[in-house]
Amino acid sequence: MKREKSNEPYFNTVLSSEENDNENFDKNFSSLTLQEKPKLKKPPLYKVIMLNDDYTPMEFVVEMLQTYFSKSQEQATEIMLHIHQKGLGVCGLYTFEIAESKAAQVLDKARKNQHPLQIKLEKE
Ligand code: TYC
Repeated sequence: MKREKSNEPYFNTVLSSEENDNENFDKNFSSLTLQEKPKLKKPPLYKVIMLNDDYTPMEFVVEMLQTYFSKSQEQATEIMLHIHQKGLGVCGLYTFEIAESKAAQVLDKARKNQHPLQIKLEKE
């Protein structure tokens, strides 16, 4: 599809390399292109932080870390022991909705098993 010769900027999809041969192609687009800023910003990330308590079984915490935070048995055990010893630990970093959803799923499982496990989200 060949365009009529014109100095007006145009906005049609480029359909063939013929369009690139047109000497007005760069001229028409350059000012538009240079003025445009990227409109997509990276979303903020949130840490899912698990808190220690005296009652939730270690095995349950390890299972949650494997199931909802994609940790290996070894990674999950390491994180669980860190929480047990230091009082809290980071399970993962996600956008708000994913972080909130993972926290809700873990807390739901914990409550169904009558464990007092606590989780908080913290903006990076
Ligand atoms: N402190 C618990 C125990 O000794 C284990 C535990 C680890 C609990 C991590 C919660 O987020 C937690 N059974």
